[in-house]
Amino acid sequence: MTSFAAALDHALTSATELKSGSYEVGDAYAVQQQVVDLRLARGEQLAGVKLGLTSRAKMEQMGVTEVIWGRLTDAMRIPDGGVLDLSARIHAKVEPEVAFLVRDNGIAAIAPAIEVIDSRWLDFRFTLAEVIADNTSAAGFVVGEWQPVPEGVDNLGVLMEIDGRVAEIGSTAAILGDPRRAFADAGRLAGSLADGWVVLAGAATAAVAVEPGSTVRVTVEKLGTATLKVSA
Ligand code: OOG
Ligand code: MG
Repeated sequence: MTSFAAALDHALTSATELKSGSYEVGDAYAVQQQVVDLRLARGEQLAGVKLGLTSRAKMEQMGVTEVIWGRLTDAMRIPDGGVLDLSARIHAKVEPEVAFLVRDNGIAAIAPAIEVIDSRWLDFRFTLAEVIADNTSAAGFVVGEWQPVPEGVDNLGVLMEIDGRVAEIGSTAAILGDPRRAFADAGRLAGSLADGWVVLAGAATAAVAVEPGSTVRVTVEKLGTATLKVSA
């Protein structure tokens, strides 16, 4: 294990930040694997894969141009309507997503989802290699009720409300033109997908910083809603 992976793990477990540029990254996905292995060694189980920077809004917000991927564990899962504990987070943000359920390496079901991202990098400022090493800022996810996949999912309206006010609106078209492309990318990049895993297709809009005590609700046309409460 590199000292870089150990430093990222310490930042994760102590909710403290690292400064961009403080480590030589090398093979970013190898570092990510080490960071995730440390979580698995503490008893967490792999729960799926997430795609990142699949939308132009996110690429622009983060100043990068490539799709990235990270690993989800069961400890990141927050039940629909459940609470995000801010005491264990640095500067969490939420983003509206679409989730796929894996069966036989294909899509078994689809659901509206909320991803919580919490970069271990100071002020969410990082290079592409640094965010990959940091497991693409993965920090939590909420999946709404699974639905059969409707005929077309390439242009479904997406709404993110915070305390009943519109925070972001968009379309699933923002996710690589069709979120099913993100699923295909996930399979290709991760090598294989296990039955029961969740694939997060990537944000449909820019991410929004969470406020203590607020309620976040994501609605995806035809799919329903996913809800997250933020601790005080
Ligand atoms: C990287 C994670 C991006 C997405 O959906 O695009 C991501 C970050 O923005 O910190 O999860
Ligand atoms: Mg995301």
